[in-house]
Amino acid sequence: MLRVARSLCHFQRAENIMSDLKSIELLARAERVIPGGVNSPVRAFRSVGGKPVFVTRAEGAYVVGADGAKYTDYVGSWGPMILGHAHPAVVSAIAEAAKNGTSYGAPTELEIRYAEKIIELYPSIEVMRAVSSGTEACMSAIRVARGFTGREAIVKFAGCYHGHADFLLVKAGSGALTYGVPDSSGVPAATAKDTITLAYNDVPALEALFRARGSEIAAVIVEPVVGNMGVVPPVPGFLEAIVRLCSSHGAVSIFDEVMTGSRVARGGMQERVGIRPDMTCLGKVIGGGMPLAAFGGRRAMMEKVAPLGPVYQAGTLSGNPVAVSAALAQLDRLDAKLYGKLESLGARLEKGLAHSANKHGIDACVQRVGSMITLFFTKGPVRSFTDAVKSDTARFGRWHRGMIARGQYWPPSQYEAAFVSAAHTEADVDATIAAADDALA
Ligand code: HOZ
Repeated sequence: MLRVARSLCHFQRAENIMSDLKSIELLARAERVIPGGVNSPVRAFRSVGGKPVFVTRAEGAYVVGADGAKYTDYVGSWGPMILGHAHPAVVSAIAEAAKNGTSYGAPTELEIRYAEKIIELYPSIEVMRAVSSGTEACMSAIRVARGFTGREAIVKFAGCYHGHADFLLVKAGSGALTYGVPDSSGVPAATAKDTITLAYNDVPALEALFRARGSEIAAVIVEPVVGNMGVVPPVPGFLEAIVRLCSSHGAVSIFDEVMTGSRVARGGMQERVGIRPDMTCLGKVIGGGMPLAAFGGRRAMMEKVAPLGPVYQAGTLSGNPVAVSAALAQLDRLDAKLYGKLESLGARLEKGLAHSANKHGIDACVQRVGSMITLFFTKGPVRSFTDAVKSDTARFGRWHRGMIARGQYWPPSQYEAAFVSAAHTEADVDATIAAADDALA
């Protein structure tokens, strides 16, 4: 039995190595017309010393590479695919909506239903606006906070990534950290000068900053669980301190729940910890796998947005009917049973990876919140950017190449979260743990 399993495993590995040949060909072609051959840097696999798998299709917990090799997917389009790929209800909602036209640039009843749904899931949001990406959501929320307070300084935390707006690309995580450009070139110094960066989880530093400059601060923006330097949960009291200090100094607290929103709970991390920030940014899961995101919050703040107020914000495809239909189909399927399953699969994966790293005597730690998980190649715990960058990224790269060769599509960066979906099974997770163990060995 074991021999059969082993030979199947070798067969799968050979199949995946073959698939690289076709992907390598496609990469060479892509590199002639697209920077680095990819439309977003983290897809490039450069930091793990590999070549990206060009995907031809995806279903459930799996993606299929250019040569037909199948991978168990823990990227999940970087978070949105909580139901797994090509969920029949989502696909049919898209097909039905498309029959009525794909974009009108005019209001629809669907958008109202969508806003009502988001407001039901996130009681801190009284009014919201739909946009097309997490970048837009964060950029717009900051503009509202500045317009509302009449102040310019914003506070972010090192290693948090809030999209690629100029003033947020300061000590940024995600691809910016992966490729060593946390302070991107092309961002004018004048634009970044109002962005103050502190260490994540450092309450005393935040208190000191508010004591010194509280009246200048328009907003504090935070990932309530960081996913963009790997998974880093907040220490008890950190999120509470942000909301309390903002409230007592007239600043706006913004939870960037683009990654955690409806991922760690139906109502995001704010539901898990029972905190209501002033504003929230959403994307990924709440977009149903389509280019759809949102920002919203207190009515008094959101009423600053044009056409009601002086804060301008707009978008041709905002609230797109096909995207909103997909999102509603996905959101309607998020129930307690689903989050129970994700929690149990996530815990199983965490335990298996931690056991394996321990067995091989590797300095590593596994950090997880719900179905977001990172295997850090450092002893840990990882509580901040400074801790995260102690990771042995060369070792992560070797492990990642081993995982790809074993049919496991793990995020190609030490500084990204992996995601379990409701389409994964215990058998999938056990096979991933076995592959991870083999790759670690
Ligand atoms: N924001 C995603 C997770 N870090 C990555 C998406 C991308 O940059 O392509």
